[in-house]
Amino acid sequence: MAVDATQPYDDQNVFAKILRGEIPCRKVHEDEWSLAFHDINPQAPTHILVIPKGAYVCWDDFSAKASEAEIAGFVRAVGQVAREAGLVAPGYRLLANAGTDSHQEVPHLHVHLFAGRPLGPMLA
Ligand code: IU
Repeated sequence: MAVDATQPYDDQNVFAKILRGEIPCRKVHEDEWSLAFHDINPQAPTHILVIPKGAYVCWDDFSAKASEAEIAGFVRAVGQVAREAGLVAPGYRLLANAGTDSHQEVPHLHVHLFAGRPLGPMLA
C-alpha cells in the first residue's frame, strides 16, 4: 500500500527496523548520518537504497525538519556511495518517491540509486 506522506513517522517500518539492527540488510555504506544497502528486489544490476538515520517519512519531511548537518551528511553520503561503487563514469540515476501518487511503499525516506545498464529516458 502506498504511503500517506502526511502521516506521522511509524517506527515499526522496515527501514526503521533495519536501522535498529532488528532486520539484516546487505550494507554498502554507513556513516553518522546515513545507511546504504542493496534493495531486496533490484530493478537494475545495481540498485542501492540510501536512507538517513533520522526518522523522516519522505523528502518533504526531511527537508523541512532535518538539521543542516543531517541534510549535508545525507546528500554527501549519496554521492559517496555512487563514487565508491565506481558509478560516476558509467552513470547512475537517483529517485526518491514521496507519498501516494509516487507509490512510495516504505514510510522512511530513501533514495534509490540505479545503475549498471543504460537506463533509458526517465519516465514520469
Ligand atoms: P518505494 O520507493 O517506497 O516504492 O521503494 C521501496 C523499496 O524498498 C523497493 O524497491 C523494495 O524492493 C525495497 N525494500 C527492501 O529493500 N527491503 C525490504 O525489506 C522492503 C522493501 I518491505
